[in-house]
Amino acid sequence: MQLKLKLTIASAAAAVAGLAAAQDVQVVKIGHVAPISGAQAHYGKDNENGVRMAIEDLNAQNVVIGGKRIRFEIQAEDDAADPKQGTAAAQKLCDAKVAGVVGHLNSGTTIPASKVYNDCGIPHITGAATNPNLTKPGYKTTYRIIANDNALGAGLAFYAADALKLKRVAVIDDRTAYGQGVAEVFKRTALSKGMTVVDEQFTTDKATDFMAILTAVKAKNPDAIFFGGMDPQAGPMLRQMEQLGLGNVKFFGGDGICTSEIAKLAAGAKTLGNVVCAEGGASLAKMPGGEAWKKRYDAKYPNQFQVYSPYTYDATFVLVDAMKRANSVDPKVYTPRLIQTNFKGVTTTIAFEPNGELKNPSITLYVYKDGKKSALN
Ligand code: ABU
Repeated sequence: MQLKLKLTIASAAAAVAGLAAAQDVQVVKIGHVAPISGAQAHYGKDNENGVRMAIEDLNAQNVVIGGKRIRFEIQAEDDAADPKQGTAAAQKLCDAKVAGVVGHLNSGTTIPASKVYNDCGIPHITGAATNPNLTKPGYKTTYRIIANDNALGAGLAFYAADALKLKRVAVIDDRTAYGQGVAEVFKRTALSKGMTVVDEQFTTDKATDFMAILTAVKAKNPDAIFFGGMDPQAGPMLRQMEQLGLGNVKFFGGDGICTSEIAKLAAGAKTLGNVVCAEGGASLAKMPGGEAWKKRYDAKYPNQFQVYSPYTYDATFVLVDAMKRANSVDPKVYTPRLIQTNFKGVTTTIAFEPNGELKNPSITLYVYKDGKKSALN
């Protein structure tokens, strides 16, 4: 009888302890924003996958912050690569009181959204938006963990002039914050290296017919085209270059064209072999944890890898690393710790300049061989 009573008391105590432990689990939301609809959805899905994978890994670690076990959840929003939808998504995440945000993907959405996050005091880290103007306002809530367009545009121009000895380049951009910005850096650097910009043409991030502008470019007899824009335009442009007899013209672009998808969008055009593109950061093979991470990513998200998911993965960990060091998930408390980050990620060891840019960013140039992206350095 006495034994039975003891057992009952013990079971009740265990149940109460279990209840307390369950109540001590705090849900912390991490926001993510990128285009999940429209022609750029493949980039956005890849970025979102990076955050989802990081959250799964963090939850497996049973992170404890402020004495509570934390369960992280993603709040994923779609901005369709549209600046107005970008600020609306940012406001939605502010209203939902997420602890931090990974995003956005496009410079054209990230720059206006950065003011929204600054106003509501929530930090955001982009692993994809590369326009240098993002960090110019000096918001303490804005961070980037990838090289910006100053590095990408200049690196490509140096390679065109010094390694390939190209002389005549035509420049096309899609008039977005990214496309226009990276094209301007390329043009400025190419001119400083003695190259001639033989033509400048403009398109949009919705266009798919480039026959008129490519015909105008062809008349100027360029050695190369630099395209500031994304792969939904670059793919058809490569096809149309082939149709117009521009098969010997090199095709340069930034990270926006450096995707797996461009090989599909070029639909067998031989001009894919003329592409030279630049990404901020090391190749997967040279990242500290790149190859092993990519294997795990491919197992979870087959055929979805594009460019930026290792960076959105690391960005999620960087937010949580600052929360751990501050012992708080409150953005007011942990945001000041972000600037002191020294985090060994999959992509590199991440630390920030005072303006929120990545310290010591590297870039990698790529070409496409037999339809597969291959690093040059
Ligand atoms: N970095 C290229 C794609 C994203 C952007 O900056 O708009």
